[in-house]
Amino acid sequence: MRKISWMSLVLLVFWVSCEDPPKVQEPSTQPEVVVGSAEELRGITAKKIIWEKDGGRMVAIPASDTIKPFWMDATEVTLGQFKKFLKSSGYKPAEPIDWDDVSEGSPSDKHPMIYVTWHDATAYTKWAGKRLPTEEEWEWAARGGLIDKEYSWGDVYRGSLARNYANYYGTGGEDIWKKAAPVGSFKPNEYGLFDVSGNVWEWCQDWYSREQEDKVLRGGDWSDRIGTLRVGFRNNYAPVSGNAFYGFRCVVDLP
Ligand SMILES: [Ca+2]
Ligand SMILES: [Ca+2]
Repeated sequence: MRKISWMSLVLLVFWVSCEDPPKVQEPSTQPEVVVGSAEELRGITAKKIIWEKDGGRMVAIPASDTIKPFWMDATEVTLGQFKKFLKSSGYKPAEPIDWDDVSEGSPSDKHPMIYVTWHDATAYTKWAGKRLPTEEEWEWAARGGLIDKEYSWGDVYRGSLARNYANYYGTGGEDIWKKAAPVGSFKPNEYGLFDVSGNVWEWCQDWYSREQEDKVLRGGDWSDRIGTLRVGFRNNYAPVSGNAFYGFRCVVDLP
């Protein structure tokens, strides 16, 4: 009897030591495929890639009735990526960036780049071989395949569910952030996009209205109440201005 117990203990220890190590949360899970150009996306089977130029993770977005399939940055463009762009391209924003302001809102290179104008964001996309999404593309991607839902995670806006997916006003549950969070701190939507709702607003290509004074921003930011994070909510701002709440992410067309 004693022998059996001893054997059980050995087996138990063996079993415990064979357990998988704790899973690393996305987006730390490394996609393997590194892509250097849109041409290399042709016929690719992976759903996630790393874009060589800026090191950003991108995910495949399927076609809709009116939109061709495309690839989108899985996260907002980070401070680290934007610094790399400035250094390597020599681009000079029309208004010099106040880095004290930036680091107050986004204190690490893993935080979203802020205080970027629409023109700065567009300059980045050109350097990276990407472009800004159209408003229609942004919303299609943000919905992640959910039809007729208010939010990028569904219809629930109370309790902990929303806090699993988005950094918005205040804290609670998974949302421990009073200001901007490092990108990818929350769960992604069904297409693998992080922070489409909340954290920082994201510049889109389109003019907001026929007057062509402002460009569109989507998604809401960390200071917004939950209602502003509705996936159809439109914001607008002059393309020559930026602030602590506005960032961007990019897309790439299939060749
Ligand atoms: Ca928050
Ligand atoms: Ca966002």
